[in-house]
Amino acid sequence: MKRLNKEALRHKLSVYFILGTPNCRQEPVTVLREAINGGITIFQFREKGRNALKGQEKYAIAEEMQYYCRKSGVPFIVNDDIKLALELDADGVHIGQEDGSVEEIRERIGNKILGVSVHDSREASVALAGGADYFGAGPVFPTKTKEDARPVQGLNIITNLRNGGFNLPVVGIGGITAMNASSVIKAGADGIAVISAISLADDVWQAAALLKNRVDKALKKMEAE
Ligand code: TZP
Ligand code: ICP
Ligand code: MG
Repeated sequence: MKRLNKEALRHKLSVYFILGTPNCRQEPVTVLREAINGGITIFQFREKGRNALKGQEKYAIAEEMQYYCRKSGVPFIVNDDIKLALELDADGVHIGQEDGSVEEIRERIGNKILGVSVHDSREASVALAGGADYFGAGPVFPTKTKEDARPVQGLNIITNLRNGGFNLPVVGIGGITAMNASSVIKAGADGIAVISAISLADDVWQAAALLKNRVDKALKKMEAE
């Protein structure tokens, strides 16, 4: 995939699906393929937690997921594992506050997309100075998916980043569903990032399509205002 400029990236971030094998009840690659067909706009491979794959198995499934993303023009982002991202020539990397210096990681990955999880304006300033391309902000709502998640921040985290004058794209994360996705966009986010709302849905295609529909409507409304 060609490198994206800032506005192209902002659009690609609207429906951000994150998945690892521990997050699915069905076959993970099938879940991803259905989510792509349903309309997700960017994908993050996040192989973490109990029963997470390692080594060759992790590499193999990441490579297969990347294949389907490429085929559909969906950017493929790797969580945390910079080495894997470089080996696969992924489109980007997403890191948290515990994953080392943003600046150093920027140096290692060159001009790949770099996302950073932030919880307040101070963390956002540091990430921006280090070369981040977008922020993941949350948890916006309570989530059961991440065991060591920070306290719930509410929509304030989104509003604060927007009012703080940050002009980087922001996606909200944590407990987002089709029922509350519009509120995250209305608070000023460019997109929503979800795991379980898609990965654990009985009908993955439908869950992704519904989220896409809600987010697109909310973004259009924001543009019109
Ligand atoms: N970071 C903050 S909350 C979260 C991560 C990875 C989990 C999001 O999962 P879900 O199922 O969409 O609440
Ligand atoms: N935001 C995003 C986009 N991804 C993550 N893994 C996270 C926050 C913690
Ligand atoms: Mg991390």
